[in-house]
Amino acid sequence: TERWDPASLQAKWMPVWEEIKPFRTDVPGDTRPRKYVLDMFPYPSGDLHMGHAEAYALGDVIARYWRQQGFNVLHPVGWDSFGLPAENAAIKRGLDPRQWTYDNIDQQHQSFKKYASSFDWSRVLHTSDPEYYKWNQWLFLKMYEKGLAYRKASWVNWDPVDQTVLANEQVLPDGTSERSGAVVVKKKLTQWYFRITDYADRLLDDLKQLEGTWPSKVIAMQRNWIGRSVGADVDFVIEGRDEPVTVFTTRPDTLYGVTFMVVAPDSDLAIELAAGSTPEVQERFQTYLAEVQKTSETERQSADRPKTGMPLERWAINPVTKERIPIWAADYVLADYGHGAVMAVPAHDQRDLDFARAFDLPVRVVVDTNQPVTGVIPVIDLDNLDELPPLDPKSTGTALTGEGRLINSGPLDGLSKSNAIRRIIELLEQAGTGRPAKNYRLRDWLISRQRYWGTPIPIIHGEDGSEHPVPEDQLPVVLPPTEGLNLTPKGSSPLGAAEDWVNVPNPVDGTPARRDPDTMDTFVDSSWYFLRFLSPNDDTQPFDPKEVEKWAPVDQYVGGVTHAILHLLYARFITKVLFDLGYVPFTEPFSALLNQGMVLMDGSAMSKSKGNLVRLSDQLDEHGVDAVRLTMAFAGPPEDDIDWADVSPAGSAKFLARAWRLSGEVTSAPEVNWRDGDRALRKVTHRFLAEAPGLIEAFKFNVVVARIMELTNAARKAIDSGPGAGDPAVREAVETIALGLSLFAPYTAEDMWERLGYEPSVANYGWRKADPSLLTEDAVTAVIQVDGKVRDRVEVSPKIGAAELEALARTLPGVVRSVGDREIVTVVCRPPRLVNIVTKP
Ligand code: ANZ
Repeated sequence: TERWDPASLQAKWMPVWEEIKPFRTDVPGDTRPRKYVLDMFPYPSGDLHMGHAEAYALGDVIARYWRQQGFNVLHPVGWDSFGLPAENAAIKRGLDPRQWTYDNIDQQHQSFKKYASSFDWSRVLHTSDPEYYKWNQWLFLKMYEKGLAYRKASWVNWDPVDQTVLANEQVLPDGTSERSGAVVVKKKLTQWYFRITDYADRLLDDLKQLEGTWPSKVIAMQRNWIGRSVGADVDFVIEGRDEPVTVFTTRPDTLYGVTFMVVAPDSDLAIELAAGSTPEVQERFQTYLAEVQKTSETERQSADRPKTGMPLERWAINPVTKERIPIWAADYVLADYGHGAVMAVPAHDQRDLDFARAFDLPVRVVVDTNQPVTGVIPVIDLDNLDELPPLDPKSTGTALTGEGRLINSGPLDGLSKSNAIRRIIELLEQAGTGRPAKNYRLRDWLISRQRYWGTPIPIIHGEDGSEHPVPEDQLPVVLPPTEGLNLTPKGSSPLGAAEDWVNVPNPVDGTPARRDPDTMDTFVDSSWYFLRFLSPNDDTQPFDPKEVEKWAPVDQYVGGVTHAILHLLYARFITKVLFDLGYVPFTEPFSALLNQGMVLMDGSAMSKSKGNLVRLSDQLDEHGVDAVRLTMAFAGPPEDDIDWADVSPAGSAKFLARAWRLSGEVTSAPEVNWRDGDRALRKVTHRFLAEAPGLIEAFKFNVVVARIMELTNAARKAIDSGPGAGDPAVREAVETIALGLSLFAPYTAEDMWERLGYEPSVANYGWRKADPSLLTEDAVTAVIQVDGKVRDRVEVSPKIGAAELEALARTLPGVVRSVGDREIVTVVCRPPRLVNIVTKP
């Protein structure tokens, strides 16, 4: 047949690949160098959609490329199959979450096969299988042993209607729940945490290793999320309290300007200080605290909201000035940052200034920001002295946050900000009332969920409140069946009602005890899955160290920028924990990262409600797998979004048909000697062979597709109006097109390869080296005249310069002979083709 028909190509090659398994990685005696190329694994939310089609097409280009370059490439797939959508679907339709999940997995599995993803299908894993989540529990227990998993009570956002904990992002600025509309309250709940804050410095400092191979945007996002601040802890004596209160400050140099102290109303400290105050204060404080607990953290941190607060009628002593300063409670101070208390310096901190102005508290300037600090004298316009900023923040409302020299600060007077910070820390350390300190925006990772469809936390609680890890030989703690359980969220885990499951003997003394009913955040599952792919069927250990040695870390990770913070941070954290425990020999899991863009439609994200949903299955039916994949690669740089309204899968299909037809027209045999082929066409082929690898490694997939199109045009021309279909150069060009297309359009490439007389699979054939002699530019012939008569000819580069050409011309034998003893008066030089030498007659 001379018709390129994607459906029949798909039907023809799928079973062949199923049979020959071109992408197996565990062939004994394989000596190829290794590469681990990993796509972020999918969540089984339904069938594959356009976003998947893009992500996995691009990841596949990279995996297929390295295979072609002679590497043994590990490119596995699995499913991130625990999580809320399955549970919600189950609640809505009265199904078991397992059924919904595994049905969707089956569907996606089939779709990936049709999509010709180059996965090693022998390594599939599902995080919701007990064989997988057993090792989540193992990891939890290892962390528990090291004190890295712990339980604490803390304030969480609580939706009283949905009876569930909410993330900060789910609380609207007016303090209501984004889901139910109820006013969100704060509730103190005991939850499990992973101590990621112990790793904050390493998570920050190791980002340096990733510079150049991770997108700089992602590195910056990680850095901001961790948010390291460097400064000092300063102790303030409190009247009527034995222990001093410690505050964290990034500006200890401003200690002489502290005029009051502020504590977070929802901190234990505020509650204690209020309790030790007058009955009126106690009463007012209760009312204020209730208000504060309705306010979201985002709102509390917003700068343009009017400040609220109240005096506690308690007093602190400034450790350097010995002044007595009032203590206030105000919600702009957060309970769980630093120590939940601040030394307020209204002259130099905007939030403190806003507060001081609202409640008429004193403001004292201690840094003169008009004084130069660098030794460079600022240009001051003496006629316009009024324009200098006045040093009175209380009246201007603007805090002086810039550089300057210290004033009104005893031993610090005259110092610059940075010198003053160093000096005051020394002085505080000598006095024992302060020390250097660091703080992080990063909080410990809350991992417990009051949900069913996740990994049970392997802890047993004794009647006396004691905690006991489930012994390792009793793992996995398998989820009980859903029969008889009500999965509807109610703030406590549905597992608590599974009586047969939850009631167990205390592992220590056999007395009655209960399993922890909570399940783990599914980010735990995805924090180490890349290691499980290395030995997915090992039931004796989470991963085989020998396989880790061979393959890990991941050489190239591919996925959406939506995971730029949490997933990547958690995976980096768990990798460092595993390194510290001696399980892996590296500290960063993903050596290189590519973030693909999104697929949009008419400029916006696709959604059912907007009515702009493009269904992948429709696109595949209409244009075929290859055309959709090629379109994804051709649309632009992979990091950019693709607007489906602006691209042309029909155009891709047309091109593929054109390329495929060439393979049926080649009349020479595979054994022909290419050296006998047409040189001009060979040069186009070899330029492509030389340049494509670098372009792929720079992720310029769209440029490579454009080059394949050029080569296709050149081959067409050679057949129709050049040396003809039998020329060896035509065969060489068409074979090269098939090799190039195998990265983007596997069905078409495989079929071309067969039509060219080879066995499958083209994916494993390898790349051809460019012949350097075909990469030079063609020489041109320069004609040299003497007094208007042609006297010599010479082959030169088309890029030769005038001076070089003239110098060369003067040495040529024909020229030397013809000029003889005569004097040269002018040389007219027109590189690269002509030189005319004029002599004195
Ligand atoms: C005095 C001071 C003077 C401050 C000054 C700043 C400027 P980052 O950079 O975000 O770490 N702070 C400390 N704990 C706080 C809490 N729990 N809630 C709200 N604010 C808190 O900010 C550190 C600064 O934020 C600290 O330095 C403290 O104010 C405030 F001219 O101390 B500073």
